[in-house]
Amino acid sequence: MRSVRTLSAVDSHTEGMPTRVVTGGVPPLPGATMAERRGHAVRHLDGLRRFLVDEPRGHPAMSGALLQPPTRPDADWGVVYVEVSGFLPMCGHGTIGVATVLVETGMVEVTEPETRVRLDTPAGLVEARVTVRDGAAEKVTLRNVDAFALELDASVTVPGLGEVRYDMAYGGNFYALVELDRIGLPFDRARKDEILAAGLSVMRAVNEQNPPAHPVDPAIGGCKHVQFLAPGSTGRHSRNAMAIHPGWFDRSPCGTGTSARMAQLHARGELPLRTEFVNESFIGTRFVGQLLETVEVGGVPGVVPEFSGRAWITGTANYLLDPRDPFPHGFVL
Ligand code: PYC
Repeated sequence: MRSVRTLSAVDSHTEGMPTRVVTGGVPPLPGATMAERRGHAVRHLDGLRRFLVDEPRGHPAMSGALLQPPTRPDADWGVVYVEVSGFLPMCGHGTIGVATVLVETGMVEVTEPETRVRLDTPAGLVEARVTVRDGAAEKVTLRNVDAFALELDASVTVPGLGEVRYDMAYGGNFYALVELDRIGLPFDRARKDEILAAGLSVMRAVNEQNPPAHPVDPAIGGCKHVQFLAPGSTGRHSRNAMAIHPGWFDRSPCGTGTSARMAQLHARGELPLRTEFVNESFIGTRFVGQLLETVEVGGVPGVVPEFSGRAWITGTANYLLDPRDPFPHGFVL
């Protein structure tokens, strides 16, 4: 067996969505902050990302996280998120996976019934409260980065769909929130190809006609996620089909998307603080969240979201690169 690269990982899934947590083989990246480390990864480590998430080691809906030493004294671990769409500023399901792996592998000091893990992410500090029983992580609640609605009742012209109305909100990534029945499609997995195609068209139109930009962090911008809301979704319980670049659906309810949805609902006066909100994924799994307080993000009114979900470890592995492998960075079909 020959290998010129060996990465150790603990694989997990969060409410159906995978997170490959890389625990060894990636050194501390250059950068004084985790945002700078993400920037370094974007510029220099795209091959490593593709090696981890694309075929044959991954698949078209794969995601993961590179564990790093933290860059700030108030954090236990740092995280750089990898996904088929690129290096994300923040990933909610991924962070639930990371917290579960850190607890269940003993990579943090574990206390029962609750272990707190503070994570240094490119989008800011995220605190995970892990409910632990007999050494097992039963539930993770994340206090996420500040979320906000950037624009309500925006619209773009989408080829084949006409004028599409949407709200743009941020919860660690930007989300265009679109009511699914407005584009004439049912919330039905049998129609997933049409829903995905519509999502990619809306994404393209938003990025061409009205690209979102973070009011404080210039490294965060653009729209890679369209959150289609099922008919009957309310300020207490929503169902979504989350279309993500370059062409897949989140299997989990999407943590940063849940945060963005709660910020949008709050901005519309439909979700008060400290009120339970359930977000359901395309496969029927759930995150339960609430808004803790109001904040301001570079002059934009925002909120502090938290949400809870569960993750399960699915395997451990060493991912190798044979020097003769014709696909050293994997491939996409
Ligand atoms: O859970 O935040 C999330 C997420 C982002 C992309 C896929 N999942």
